[in-house]
Parts: sequence; C-alpha cells; structure tokens
Amino acid sequence: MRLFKLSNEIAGFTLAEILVAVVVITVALVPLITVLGQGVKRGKDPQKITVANMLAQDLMEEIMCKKFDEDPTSPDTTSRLGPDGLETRAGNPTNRNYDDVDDFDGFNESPPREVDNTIMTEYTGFRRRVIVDYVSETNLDLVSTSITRFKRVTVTVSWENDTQSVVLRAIKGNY
Ligand SMILES: [Ca+2]
Ligand SMILES: [Ca+2]
Repeated sequence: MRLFKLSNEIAGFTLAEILVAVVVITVALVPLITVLGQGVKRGKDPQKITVANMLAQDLMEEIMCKKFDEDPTSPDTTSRLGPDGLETRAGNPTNRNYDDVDDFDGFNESPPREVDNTIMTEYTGFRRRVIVDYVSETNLDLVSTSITRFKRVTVTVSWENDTQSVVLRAIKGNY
C-alpha cells in the first residue's frame, strides 16, 4: 500500500515535470528556429562553412609552426613583413621555403594547395588569403605600424566568388 502511494506521487510529479519541460523546450526552440531560418535566407551553406573553417585551420596551423621572424634578434630591428629573398611556400631547389610567420603576408591562392604545391582538387571553389600585422603589446586588437613582440595572423577563406567567407585570427608572440 505504501509502495503504491509512493509510485503515485512519483507519477504525479513526473507529469508536472514533463509539462514544465515541454513549455521550456518550446520557448527555447523559437529563437533557435529563427536563427536557423535567417542562416538559410542568407544562402549560407553550413557544409561549406565547415569546409572553409577546416581549410583556414589547416593553413593557420602551418603558419603558426614557423618562427616569429626572419631576424632572430629580440626585439627585431630589421623586420619587414613578407617573404625574405626569393622564399616561396613550397620552396624550390635553389630557394628556401617560408620559414617565419610573416612570409605569408599577402598570401592569396585559389584553388587551395597543399604545402608541396599540390592542388586540393576537392576544394577548387575556395580561396585562401593571409594578412600579417604587428599589433600593440597592450592591445592585441590594435594594428601597430612599428615593430612589436606580437604578430597577428588573419586567415580568410572565401567561396562563391568571395561573397562568402570565414575569418580565423591568431597571435604569434616573440618570446
Ligand atoms: Ca622568411
Ligand atoms: Ca619574413
């Protein structure tokens, strides 16, 4: 008898819980559906955004592995942004590969290529661009025209004739 009463209480409590949960879920779903609807209207393709993010991440990881600057002194005294000498990303028999992060400043390729210059045939509709800036040591969002100990790497991957894009940023410090 006691058991029956207990189970009744549990059942009643559960039903109330379910009703509250349904109301909460309904309220929560309305803004979510609105957001998804806007995404579809703008023509954003979630699958392409995922691919673009992957392409951006791939290039960013390659860049961040490089040293801070061509000039090994700290802080740099002769730094300039861009490739040094005849460096290229893939290198060649007579010249070196990109070896510091700012060698990628001005990088612009479509279709995307592997490090060895092989075209990524499955991603031909995408473009990858890179900008490298010095940023203020007290405010990493502020681009600096003078040499600092921090470089900001901005990788932009675009598609559909550059009308769609994702941007990835990272900071490389000179420690
Ligand atoms: Ca270099
Ligand atoms: Ca350089």
